[in-house]
Amino acid sequence: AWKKYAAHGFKTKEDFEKEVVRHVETTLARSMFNCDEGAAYSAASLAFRDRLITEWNRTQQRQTFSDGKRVYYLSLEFLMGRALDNAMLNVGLKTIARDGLTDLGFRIEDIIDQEHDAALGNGGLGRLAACFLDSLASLNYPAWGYGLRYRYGIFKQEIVDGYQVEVPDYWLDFNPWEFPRHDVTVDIQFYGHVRKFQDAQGKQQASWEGGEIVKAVAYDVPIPGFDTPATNNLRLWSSKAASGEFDFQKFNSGDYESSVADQQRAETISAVLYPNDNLDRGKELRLKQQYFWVAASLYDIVRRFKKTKRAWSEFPDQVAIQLNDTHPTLAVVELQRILIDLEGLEWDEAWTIVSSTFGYTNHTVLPEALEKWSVPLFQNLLPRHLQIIYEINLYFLQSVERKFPKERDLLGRVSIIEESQPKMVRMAYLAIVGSHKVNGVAELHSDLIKTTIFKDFVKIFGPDKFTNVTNGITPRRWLHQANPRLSELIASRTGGLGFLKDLNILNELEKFVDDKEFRKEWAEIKYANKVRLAKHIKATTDVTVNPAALFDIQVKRIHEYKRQQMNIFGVIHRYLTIKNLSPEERKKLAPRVSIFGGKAAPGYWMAKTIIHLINNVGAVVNKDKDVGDLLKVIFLEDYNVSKAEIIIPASDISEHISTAGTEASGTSNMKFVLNGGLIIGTCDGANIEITREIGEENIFLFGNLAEDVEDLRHAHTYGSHTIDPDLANVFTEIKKGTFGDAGAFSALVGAIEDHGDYYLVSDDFNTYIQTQGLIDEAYKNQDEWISKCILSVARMGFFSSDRCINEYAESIWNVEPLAPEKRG
Ligand code: 26V
Repeated sequence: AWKKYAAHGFKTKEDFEKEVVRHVETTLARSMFNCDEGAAYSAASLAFRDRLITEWNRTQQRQTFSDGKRVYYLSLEFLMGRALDNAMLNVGLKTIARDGLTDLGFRIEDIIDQEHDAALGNGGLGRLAACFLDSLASLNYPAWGYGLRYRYGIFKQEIVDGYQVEVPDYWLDFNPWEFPRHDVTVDIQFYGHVRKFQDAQGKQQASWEGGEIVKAVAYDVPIPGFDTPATNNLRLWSSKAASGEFDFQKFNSGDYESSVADQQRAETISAVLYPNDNLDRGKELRLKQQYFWVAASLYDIVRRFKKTKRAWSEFPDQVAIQLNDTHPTLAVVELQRILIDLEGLEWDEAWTIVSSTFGYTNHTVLPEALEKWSVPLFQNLLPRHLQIIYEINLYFLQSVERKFPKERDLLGRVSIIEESQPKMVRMAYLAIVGSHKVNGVAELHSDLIKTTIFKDFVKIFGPDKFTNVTNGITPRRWLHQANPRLSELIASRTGGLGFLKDLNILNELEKFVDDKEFRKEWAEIKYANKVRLAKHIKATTDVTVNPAALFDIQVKRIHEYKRQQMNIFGVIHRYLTIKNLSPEERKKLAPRVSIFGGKAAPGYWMAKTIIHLINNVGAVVNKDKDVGDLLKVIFLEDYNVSKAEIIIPASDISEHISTAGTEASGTSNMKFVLNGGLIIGTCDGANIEITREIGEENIFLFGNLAEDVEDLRHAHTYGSHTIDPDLANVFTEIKKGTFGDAGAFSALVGAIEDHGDYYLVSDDFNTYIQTQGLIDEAYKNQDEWISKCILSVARMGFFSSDRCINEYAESIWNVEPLAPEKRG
C-alpha cells in the first residue's frame, strides 16, 4: 500500500529520466552530450539517494515521535559492497530505472558496474553487519549502525607472477551514498591525566584533563529496507583536526609544516581499515580508532536519550547496544565514565545501567584473534578508562571471591587484567562482565565458547547469560540481486516475491522437485550463471573454462584454518591421477574447474604462500595437453562483495573445509546453498545446522570432529605422526619442483610434515579425497544432482538474516518493529 503513496521522488521512467538529467546538468555540471557511464552512474545514484533521504527523514521522525527503544549496532566493519543495485531493488524501482536508462542510451548492467564497492570490512564479520542492516531496515526495526568512515577500505589484491600484491583502496573520490553532517561533530580526547578532587558534597571525584582533542564528523549512509519505506541510518565517523584547518598559533609563528602535520595526524585515525582477519597485533593506532569511534557514537546515543528528558534508570529501556566482537568494548567503560564522572551517578547505579544496555557477540575462538591491550599503552592513551577498568575488575573479582571463596586459581583465570609482562587488558572478559548477554554465531560455536574460552564465566554468571544466535544472510542481496533469474523462477512458482521477506516460503519449492519444466529452467539458470562466470574468468585470467564442467569454488579469506592448502593439495592429487591414466581411462573422468579467491592479510606470510602455490599449480595444469578440459585451476583476483555476486550463483560445489571447531559459523556456505550449489564441508560452524535443515543426503560432509581435535593434536606432538600416503605423493611432487621452486613451498609442507600439522590437514586428507570422488560420481547423475539442489534451496529458510535479527530483537535487545503508517 505504501508504494502508491510515496509522495516524493519518481514513479515513472520519464520522471526518473528527468531526475537523472537534472543531476547530470546541475549537480555534476555536465551536459547530456558529455554524459559517460560514470556520470550516468553518479546521476542515477543521486536520483535514488534523494528518494531515500525523503524516506530516511520520515523514518527518523517516526522513531522520535514513537519514543520507543532503539538498537545500536557497533561494528568496526561494514562490508556493504555496491549500493545502487541494492537501492533500486529494495525500493522496487529497478525496472523503471532500467527503462529510463535504456531511453538515455545506457545498459543498466554497465551503469551498475561503474560503482566502486564500499569495502569497509575484512570478511564474514563485516559482511554479517551489512546483512544485519538490511534486515533491520526491512523488518522496520528502529536501528542505527555506527562505524568508521575509512578513507581506505580493504586493499585491492593484484596477482603478479603468482604473488599477491596489495594496492590501496581509495574509494571516496565521489561517493553519492553518503551525507556529510558537518554540523554533527564530537570532540574526542586522548592522552592527558586524571585529576582527583572532592566535590561540594565531599565525594571523591575524578576528572580527565589535558591531552589532545580530535574532531569526529558524522557521515550518514541511508539504508533502505526491502518493500517498506523504512530507511535506517548507518553513521560513519571521520576524524579531523580539532582546531579547524590549521593550528593558528603555529601557523602565525611560522611553523606551517608542523601545523599541517598535526592535521594529518588527526586524519590518520580514520584513514585505514586494518586488513587483519583473525589476528590481533595490538597497534596503538587501532586502539585510537576504537576509542574515537566508540566515544563519538556514545556521545551521539546519550545526546539522543537526553532529549527525551527521562531518568537515567530508563536508559536500558530506551537503548540496546550490540558489540560486534570485542572491538567496541571500550563503550562499556566510556558509558560508565559518562555516568559517574560527567553525570554524577553513583558507581552501582551506573553499572546497573551499563551492564543492562550491552550485548556482546563473539565471532571466534582462535586465541590469536582475541584482543588484548597492554596496560602501559592504555595508561598513556586513556588514563581514566584504565582506572575504571581496574575498578570494574575489582568489584567483579570481589563478587567472584564471595561466590567461590575456596577457588584461589579462579580469580587469576577470570581477571580482566592478565598478570603478564607487560600486563594486558583482556577485552573479551571485559565485554562479558559489561554485558547482559553473550552470544556465539552458530550452535557448535556457542557450545564451544561455553565449554572452552569462557567456561569459568558460565560458572560465575550462570548459563542463561550465554546464548546462541546462528548467523544468517539477506536473501535480497544474496538471491534476488545476485541471481535475478533464480529469484524470478522461484517467484513464478511461489506466488511472487513474498519469499524475500519470509524465506520459509521456499518450502513450497519441494513440490516442484519432480516437475520437468521447473527442473529444466533451474538447470538453464545454473548453466547461464556458469557461462557468466566463465566469461569473467576469460576476461581476467585469459583461461578458457568449459561451463559444462563441474565448478568447484572456494572463496573466502586465505587462512591456514580454512585449509585452502588442503584444497590445492587435493587438486594436485587429482592432477597426478589424471597424468597416470591412459587416454581411454581419462575419457571416463568428470571435468572440473577448481576456482579459488580470497585475500591474505599483508603480513600473513603462510597465507601468501598458499596463494602462490595455487597460482603455480594453475600455470602448470592449465597448459598441460594431457589434461585439457578435465582440470583447470583458477585464482580469481581481488575477491570482494560485487565479485561474490557473480561467483556464488555459478557454483556446483563450494568448499567449507575448516578444521572442525575453528570456523565460528561461516556465511558463504549459506549463500552458496541458497543459490542452488551443493557443498563439501567439515562438521564445523553453520555447516552442521545447514545439514540438519537440508538433510544429510544433500551435503558432502567429511573429516574429524571438533571433539577429537585436541587428542589428535596431542598425538601429533607427543606420538608418532605419519603423513597420509596420497598427501605424501603430493609433497614429493612439490619437492621435485613440478610447481616451481620447491623452496618457496617448504614452509607450507613443513608445517604439516615437521611442525605438528596443527590444522589436521593430513588427518583429514584421505576422507577429503574420497568425498571428492563421491562428488564426481554424484555429478554424473544430473537428475539426482538437481533434485538435491532444489530440495536444499527449499529448506534454507532458516538462514535468512531476518530470522537471525528477530532472535536478537527478542532474546537480547527486547525491541519491537515500528511499522510505517499506511499512506493514503
Ligand atoms: C579480530 C581482529 C583483531 C584485531 C585486528 C583486526 C581484527 C579483525 C577481526 C577480528 C575478529 C575476527 C573474527 C571474525 O571475523 N569472525 C568471523 O565471523 C563471521 C561472522 O560471524 C563468521 O561467519 C566466521 O566464521 C568468523 O571467522
